[in-house]
Amino acid sequence: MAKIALITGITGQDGSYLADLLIEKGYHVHGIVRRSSSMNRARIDHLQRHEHGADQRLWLHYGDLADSVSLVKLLYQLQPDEIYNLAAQSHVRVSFDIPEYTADIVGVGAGRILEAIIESGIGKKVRFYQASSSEMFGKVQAVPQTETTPFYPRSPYACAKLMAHWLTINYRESYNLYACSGILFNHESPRRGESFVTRKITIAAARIKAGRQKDLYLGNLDSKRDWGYAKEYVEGMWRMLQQEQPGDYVLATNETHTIRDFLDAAFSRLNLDWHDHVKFDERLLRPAEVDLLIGDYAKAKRELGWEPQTRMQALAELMVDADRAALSGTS
Ligand code: NAP
Ligand code: F7E
Repeated sequence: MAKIALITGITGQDGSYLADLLIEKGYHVHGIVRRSSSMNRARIDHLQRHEHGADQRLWLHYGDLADSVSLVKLLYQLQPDEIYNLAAQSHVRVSFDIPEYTADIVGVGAGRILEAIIESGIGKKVRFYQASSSEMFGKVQAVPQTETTPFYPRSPYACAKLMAHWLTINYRESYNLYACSGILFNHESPRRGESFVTRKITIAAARIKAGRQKDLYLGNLDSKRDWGYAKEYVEGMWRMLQQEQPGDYVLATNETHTIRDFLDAAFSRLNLDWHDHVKFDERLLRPAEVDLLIGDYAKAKRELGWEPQTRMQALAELMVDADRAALSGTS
């Protein structure tokens, strides 16, 4: 019998890579999608052939992390073996503009799913993954950051993720639930949302090279991030749910780079100099910034056998290449 997985956030970057991985592994994959006035399924379009026919592997259901009844019903009907909670208002800058909504979806939303697990009676068999974030370390209290580094969130997004993280641990301890919190450092890809800094840069570099854009407006170029490749990180999520005992794990590369370094890597791929094109826009600054992130993935390596393969330079290059190909219609 095929295992059943439920993914919230399946239309996002990570949800789409995770769906690819689980279908490849023979799972029956169910995804929760939001109703929207325009189609938002570009990242899973290539999986359409799995949505129909005798060998169906993918099922999409309307739902929302704001709607607990829909969650309880779905969990009861599907009786999933694994649930991956990836849905979120995931933009840190935007969370300062819509803090209440962010808290509701990112923080309370995780609580709604955990409670739906208990209410639907699947708590004994299901395994739960919570998409936690290195943003929880915020104003870092130690370098590099590990699973035991104290948290110091710096945005409504990070505060809400911290609530979800602790709820995951609380439900594990209260109900003996197999629940894991994956503390993932920034991970990017050609499927990364276009308003996150890496993708914004790689799209702009491709467009500038093609003569379709002249300038790129950015905010703080000094912050440092630990960037990995999303495709590799979803494998780590899956491994967390295959252990004997649940736990919390950092996934990272243990390297850190400034936004300037990423600009260097992306623009030099196309023989461009970013200094000729990047302009400053103070509206892109945040009320509070996270200056430095660098993760120690030793526990994930030891217990999950997980290690990142793609580092920042290679990541920037593969993203630029993909955006160039998309622009010239060859992808
Ligand atoms: P993403 O591309 O922004 O995707 C977010 C997903 O959540 C989308 O499918 C979105 O649906 C869905 N969603 C948003 N609000 C929802 C709601 N109210 N109900 C149901 N679904 C909703 O994010 P990502 O980069 O794939 O990240 C996946 C998860 O990991 C997120 O929880 C994020 O916070 C967390 N995380 C990401 C990183 C990273 O570097 N990427 C690092 C650490 C943690 P629509 O398509 O309809 O908008
Ligand atoms: O910003 C700076 C910005 O928005 C990175 C999310 O997936 O990873 C992501 O959060 C840095 C910040 O990612 C622009 O100030 C400069 O210092 O790409 P970002 P993030 O805030 O690190 C974590 C782990 C998550 O959990 C989140 O969900 O880049 N920056 N200029 C800019 N950032 C953006 N977005 N746009 C700019 O123009």
